[in-house]
Amino acid sequence: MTTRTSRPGSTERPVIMGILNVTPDSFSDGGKYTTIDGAIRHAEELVASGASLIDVGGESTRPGAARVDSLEEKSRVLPVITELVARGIPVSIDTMSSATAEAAVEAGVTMINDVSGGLADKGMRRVAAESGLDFIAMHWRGPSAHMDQLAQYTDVVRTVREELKHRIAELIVAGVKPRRIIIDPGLGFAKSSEHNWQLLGRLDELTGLGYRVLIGASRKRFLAPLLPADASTNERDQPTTVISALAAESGVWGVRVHDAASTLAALDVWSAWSHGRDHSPRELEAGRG
Ligand code: PMM
Repeated sequence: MTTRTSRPGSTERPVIMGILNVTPDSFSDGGKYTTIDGAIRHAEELVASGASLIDVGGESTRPGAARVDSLEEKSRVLPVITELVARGIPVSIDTMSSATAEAAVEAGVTMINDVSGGLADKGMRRVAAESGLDFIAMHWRGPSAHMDQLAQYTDVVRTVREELKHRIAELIVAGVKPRRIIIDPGLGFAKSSEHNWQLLGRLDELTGLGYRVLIGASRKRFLAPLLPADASTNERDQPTTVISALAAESGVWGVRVHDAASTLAALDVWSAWSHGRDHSPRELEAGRG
Protein backbone atom coordinates (compact mmCIF):
# COMPACT_ATOMS: atom_id res chain seq x y z
CA MET A 1 0.00 0.00 0.00
CA THR A 2 1.26 3.51 -0.83
CA THR A 3 1.63 5.76 2.19
CA ARG A 4 -0.55 8.85 1.84
CA THR A 5 0.96 11.98 3.28
CA SER A 6 0.91 14.57 0.49
CA ARG A 7 -1.85 17.13 0.22
CA PRO A 8 -2.74 19.67 -2.43
CA GLY A 9 -3.16 22.75 -0.25
CA SER A 10 -0.72 24.38 2.12
CA THR A 11 -3.13 24.89 5.02
CA GLU A 12 -2.16 22.77 8.01
CA ARG A 13 -4.70 20.00 8.28
CA PRO A 14 -5.84 18.47 11.58
CA VAL A 15 -4.09 15.43 13.00
CA ILE A 16 -5.77 12.13 12.12
CA MET A 17 -5.89 9.86 15.16
CA GLY A 18 -6.60 6.28 14.09
CA ILE A 19 -8.75 4.16 16.43
CA LEU A 20 -7.46 0.76 17.51
CA ASN A 21 -9.79 -0.89 20.01
CA VAL A 22 -8.34 -4.13 21.37
CA THR A 23 -11.58 -5.00 23.13
CA PRO A 24 -14.03 -7.86 22.65
CA ASP A 25 -17.01 -5.47 22.72
CA SER A 26 -16.46 -1.93 21.33
CA PHE A 27 -19.50 -0.81 19.36
CA SER A 28 -17.92 -0.56 15.93
CA ASP A 29 -14.76 -2.65 15.87
CA GLY A 30 -15.10 -4.77 19.02
CA GLY A 31 -13.62 -8.23 18.69
CA LYS A 32 -11.80 -7.50 15.41
CA TYR A 33 -8.30 -6.77 16.69
CA THR A 34 -7.86 -9.12 19.63
CA THR A 35 -4.72 -10.81 18.23
CA ILE A 36 -1.51 -8.79 18.38
CA ASP A 37 -0.72 -9.44 14.72
CA GLY A 38 -4.20 -8.37 13.62
CA ALA A 39 -4.00 -5.21 15.72
CA ILE A 40 -0.54 -4.28 14.40
CA ARG A 41 -1.58 -4.91 10.79
CA HIS A 42 -4.61 -2.67 11.23
CA ALA A 43 -2.54 0.07 12.88
CA GLU A 44 -0.05 -0.03 10.01
CA GLU A 45 -2.92 0.27 7.51
CA LEU A 46 -4.23 3.29 9.42
CA VAL A 47 -0.79 4.94 9.32
CA ALA A 48 -0.33 4.13 5.63
CA SER A 49 -3.69 5.78 4.91
CA GLY A 50 -2.94 9.02 6.76
CA ALA A 51 -3.17 8.52 10.54
CA SER A 52 -0.30 10.17 12.38
CA LEU A 53 -1.18 8.69 15.74
CA ILE A 54 -2.82 5.43 16.87
CA ASP A 55 -5.21 5.55 19.83
CA VAL A 56 -5.08 2.15 21.57
CA GLY A 57 -7.97 1.30 23.90
CA GLY A 58 -8.61 -1.83 25.95
CA GLU A 59 -11.92 -0.90 27.59
CA SER A 60 -15.14 -0.43 25.64
CA THR A 61 -17.01 2.80 26.36
CA ARG A 62 -20.07 1.95 24.29
CA PRO A 63 -23.36 2.88 26.01
CA GLY A 64 -24.12 0.37 28.76
CA ALA A 65 -20.59 -1.13 28.82
CA ALA A 66 -19.25 -2.46 32.14
CA ARG A 67 -15.85 -1.33 33.51
CA VAL A 68 -12.77 -3.50 32.97
CA ASP A 69 -10.15 -3.83 35.72
CA SER A 70 -6.72 -2.40 34.99
CA LEU A 71 -4.93 -5.77 35.04
CA GLU A 72 -7.16 -7.05 32.24
CA GLU A 73 -6.92 -3.72 30.42
CA LYS A 74 -3.11 -3.71 30.61
CA SER A 75 -2.92 -7.30 29.34
CA ARG A 76 -4.91 -6.20 26.27
CA VAL A 77 -3.10 -2.97 25.42
CA LEU A 78 0.54 -3.28 26.53
CA PRO A 79 1.73 -5.95 24.03
CA VAL A 80 0.20 -3.91 21.19
CA ILE A 81 1.64 -0.60 22.43
CA THR A 82 5.11 -2.15 22.86
CA GLU A 83 5.05 -3.48 19.31
CA LEU A 84 3.79 -0.23 17.78
CA VAL A 85 6.36 1.84 19.66
CA ALA A 86 9.11 -0.55 18.47
CA ARG A 87 7.96 0.16 14.91
CA GLY A 88 8.23 3.91 15.48
CA ILE A 89 4.46 4.52 15.37
CA PRO A 90 3.23 7.31 17.70
CA VAL A 91 0.65 5.91 20.13
CA SER A 92 -1.88 7.36 22.55
CA ILE A 93 -3.43 5.27 25.33
CA ASP A 94 -7.21 5.51 25.62
CA THR A 95 -7.82 4.74 29.30
CA MET A 96 -9.53 6.03 32.43
CA SER A 97 -7.17 4.07 34.69
CA SER A 98 -4.06 5.73 36.11
CA ALA A 99 -2.36 2.32 36.49
CA THR A 100 -2.91 1.54 32.81
CA ALA A 101 -1.82 5.04 31.79
CA GLU A 102 1.34 4.76 33.89
CA ALA A 103 2.25 1.40 32.35
CA ALA A 104 1.54 2.76 28.87
CA VAL A 105 3.80 5.75 29.52
CA GLU A 106 6.54 3.30 30.56
CA ALA A 107 5.93 1.42 27.30
CA GLY A 108 6.51 4.61 25.30
CA VAL A 109 3.18 6.22 24.39
CA THR A 110 3.29 9.87 23.34
CA MET A 111 -0.15 10.87 24.64
CA ILE A 112 -2.76 9.95 27.26
CA ASN A 113 -6.43 10.02 26.20
CA ASP A 114 -8.76 9.93 29.22
CA VAL A 115 -12.44 9.97 28.27
CA SER A 116 -13.24 10.97 31.85
CA GLY A 117 -10.88 13.97 31.78
CA GLY A 118 -9.27 12.83 35.04
CA LEU A 119 -12.58 12.27 36.90
CA ALA A 120 -12.80 8.47 36.94
CA ASP A 121 -9.46 7.88 38.68
CA LYS A 122 -8.01 10.63 40.86
CA GLY A 123 -4.49 9.25 40.32
CA MET A 124 -4.70 10.15 36.62
CA ARG A 125 -3.82 13.82 37.06
CA ARG A 126 -0.56 12.91 38.82
CA VAL A 127 0.34 10.45 36.05
CA ALA A 128 -0.47 13.10 33.44
CA ALA A 129 1.67 15.70 35.21
CA GLU A 130 4.61 13.38 35.86
CA SER A 131 4.61 12.02 32.32
CA GLY A 132 4.93 15.50 30.80
CA LEU A 133 2.97 14.13 27.81
CA ASP A 134 0.00 15.58 25.94
CA PHE A 135 -3.22 14.80 27.80
CA ILE A 136 -6.67 14.61 26.21
CA ALA A 137 -9.39 15.66 28.65
CA MET A 138 -12.75 14.58 27.28
CA HIS A 139 -16.06 15.85 28.66
CA TRP A 140 -17.61 13.06 30.74
CA ARG A 141 -20.32 12.84 33.35
CA GLY A 142 -20.21 9.23 34.50
CA PRO A 143 -19.57 5.60 33.53
CA SER A 144 -20.99 4.29 30.25
CA ALA A 145 -23.34 1.95 32.16
CA HIS A 146 -25.61 4.88 33.00
CA MET A 147 -24.33 7.84 30.98
CA ASP A 148 -27.47 8.17 28.87
CA GLN A 149 -29.41 9.21 32.01
CA LEU A 150 -26.86 11.99 32.59
CA ALA A 151 -27.63 13.73 29.29
CA GLN A 152 -29.45 16.64 30.97
CA TYR A 153 -28.52 20.19 29.94
CA THR A 154 -30.18 23.57 29.49
CA ASP A 155 -27.48 24.73 27.07
CA VAL A 156 -25.21 21.78 26.35
CA VAL A 157 -22.46 23.86 24.71
CA ARG A 158 -22.16 26.33 27.58
CA THR A 159 -22.28 23.55 30.17
CA VAL A 160 -19.71 21.35 28.42
CA ARG A 161 -17.47 24.41 28.04
CA GLU A 162 -17.77 25.22 31.77
CA GLU A 163 -17.24 21.61 32.86
CA LEU A 164 -14.18 21.33 30.60
CA LYS A 165 -12.82 24.53 32.16
CA HIS A 166 -13.06 22.78 35.55
CA ARG A 167 -11.19 19.75 34.20
CA ILE A 168 -8.49 22.07 32.78
CA ALA A 169 -8.15 23.91 36.11
CA GLU A 170 -7.82 20.61 38.05
CA LEU A 171 -5.14 19.39 35.64
CA ILE A 172 -3.17 22.61 35.90
CA VAL A 173 -3.34 22.53 39.72
CA ALA A 174 -1.98 18.95 39.54
CA GLY A 175 0.98 20.19 37.52
CA VAL A 176 -0.03 19.52 33.91
CA LYS A 177 1.29 22.25 31.61
CA PRO A 178 -1.55 24.12 29.83
CA ARG A 179 0.13 23.57 26.45
CA ARG A 180 -0.11 19.80 27.07
CA ILE A 181 -3.91 19.85 27.44
CA ILE A 182 -6.23 18.90 24.57
CA ILE A 183 -9.97 19.13 25.14
CA ASP A 184 -12.75 17.05 23.59
CA PRO A 185 -16.55 17.58 23.92
CA GLY A 186 -17.13 13.81 24.20
CA LEU A 187 -19.73 13.27 21.49
CA GLY A 188 -22.15 10.52 22.54
CA PHE A 189 -20.97 10.48 26.16
CA ALA A 190 -23.99 11.62 28.18
CA LYS A 191 -25.17 13.47 25.04
CA SER A 192 -28.27 12.98 22.93
CA SER A 193 -28.06 13.32 19.12
CA GLU A 194 -29.34 16.88 19.42
CA HIS A 195 -26.63 17.65 21.99
CA ASN A 196 -23.94 16.27 19.66
CA TRP A 197 -25.13 18.44 16.76
CA GLN A 198 -25.23 21.54 18.95
CA LEU A 199 -21.66 20.86 20.11
CA LEU A 200 -20.52 20.44 16.50
CA GLY A 201 -22.46 23.45 15.23
CA ARG A 202 -20.96 25.67 17.92
CA LEU A 203 -17.44 24.22 17.99
CA ASP A 204 -15.98 27.73 17.89
CA GLU A 205 -17.12 28.15 21.52
CA LEU A 206 -14.74 25.31 22.46
CA THR A 207 -11.85 26.27 20.17
CA GLY A 208 -12.28 29.78 21.62
CA LEU A 209 -10.99 28.50 24.97
CA GLY A 210 -7.51 28.55 23.42
CA TYR A 211 -6.73 24.85 23.88
CA ARG A 212 -6.32 22.28 21.15
CA VAL A 213 -9.63 20.52 20.44
CA LEU A 214 -10.16 16.89 19.40
CA ILE A 215 -13.41 15.60 17.90
CA GLY A 216 -14.51 11.95 18.06
CA ALA A 217 -17.61 11.53 15.89
CA SER A 218 -16.50 8.43 14.02
CA ARG A 219 -19.30 5.92 13.32
CA LYS A 220 -21.26 7.05 16.39
CA ARG A 221 -24.94 6.24 16.63
CA PHE A 222 -26.14 9.86 16.13
CA LEU A 223 -25.05 9.47 12.49
CA ALA A 224 -27.39 6.52 11.85
CA PRO A 225 -30.51 8.61 11.05
CA LEU A 226 -28.56 10.23 8.16
CA LEU A 227 -28.29 6.85 6.42
CA PRO A 228 -30.73 4.17 5.18
CA ALA A 229 -32.15 2.09 8.05
CA ASP A 230 -30.21 -1.02 6.95
CA ALA A 231 -26.83 0.78 6.65
CA SER A 232 -23.89 -0.91 8.38
CA THR A 233 -21.82 0.81 11.07
CA ASN A 234 -18.95 1.14 8.55
CA GLU A 235 -21.20 3.16 6.24
CA ARG A 236 -21.18 5.86 8.90
CA ASP A 237 -17.68 6.69 7.60
CA GLN A 238 -19.34 8.88 4.94
CA PRO A 239 -20.99 11.35 7.34
CA THR A 240 -17.91 11.05 9.57
CA THR A 241 -15.67 12.41 6.79
CA VAL A 242 -17.95 15.40 6.24
CA ILE A 243 -17.85 16.14 9.97
CA SER A 244 -14.03 15.95 9.87
CA ALA A 245 -13.87 18.55 7.08
CA LEU A 246 -16.34 20.85 8.84
CA ALA A 247 -14.49 20.42 12.13
CA ALA A 248 -11.25 21.36 10.34
CA GLU A 249 -12.97 24.55 9.19
CA SER A 250 -13.86 25.23 12.85
CA GLY A 251 -10.18 25.02 13.75
CA VAL A 252 -9.93 21.69 15.56
CA TRP A 253 -6.50 20.21 16.24
CA GLY A 254 -7.47 16.61 15.51
CA VAL A 255 -10.11 14.04 14.59
CA ARG A 256 -10.34 10.55 16.06
CA VAL A 257 -11.54 8.14 13.35
CA HIS A 258 -11.87 4.50 12.33
CA ASP A 259 -11.20 5.12 8.62
CA ALA A 260 -8.09 7.19 7.96
CA ALA A 261 -8.20 7.05 4.12
CA SER A 262 -11.61 8.70 3.69
CA THR A 263 -10.74 11.19 6.44
CA LEU A 264 -7.51 12.17 4.71
CA ALA A 265 -9.40 12.71 1.43
CA ALA A 266 -11.93 14.96 3.21
CA LEU A 267 -9.19 16.91 4.98
CA ASP A 268 -7.25 17.30 1.72
CA VAL A 269 -10.38 18.82 0.15
CA TRP A 270 -10.69 21.17 3.13
CA SER A 271 -6.99 22.04 2.90
CA ALA A 272 -7.18 22.83 -0.84
CA TRP A 273 -10.39 24.80 -0.27
CA SER A 274 -8.81 26.95 2.47
CA HIS A 275 -5.70 27.40 0.36
CA GLY A 276 -7.91 28.69 -2.47
CA ARG A 277 -9.55 31.14 -0.09
CA ASP A 278 -6.41 32.34 1.65
CA HIS A 279 -4.24 33.00 -1.42
CA SER A 280 -5.15 36.10 -3.42
CA PRO A 281 -4.84 36.16 -7.25
CA ARG A 282 -1.87 38.51 -6.93
CA GLU A 283 -0.04 36.00 -4.74
CA LEU A 284 -0.84 33.22 -7.21
CA GLU A 285 0.53 35.32 -10.11
CA ALA A 286 3.71 35.90 -8.15
CA GLY A 287 4.02 32.10 -7.91
CA ARG A 288 3.64 32.01 -4.19
CA GLY A 289 0.22 30.35 -4.03
N1 PMM B 1 -14.92 8.02 21.84
C1 PMM B 1 -14.76 6.72 22.15
C2 PMM B 1 -13.60 6.28 22.83
N2 PMM B 1 -12.61 7.14 23.13
N3 PMM B 1 -11.75 9.33 23.14
C3 PMM B 1 -11.89 10.63 22.86
N4 PMM B 1 -10.93 11.50 23.19
N5 PMM B 1 -13.00 11.11 22.22
C4 PMM B 1 -14.04 10.30 21.85
O1 PMM B 1 -15.04 10.80 21.30
C5 PMM B 1 -13.94 8.91 22.16
C6 PMM B 1 -12.75 8.46 22.82
C7 PMM B 1 -15.85 5.75 21.82
O2 PMM B 1 -15.76 5.35 20.49
P1 PMM B 1 -15.03 3.98 20.01
O3 PMM B 1 -15.74 2.85 20.71
O4 PMM B 1 -15.20 3.94 18.54
O5 PMM B 1 -13.58 4.02 20.38
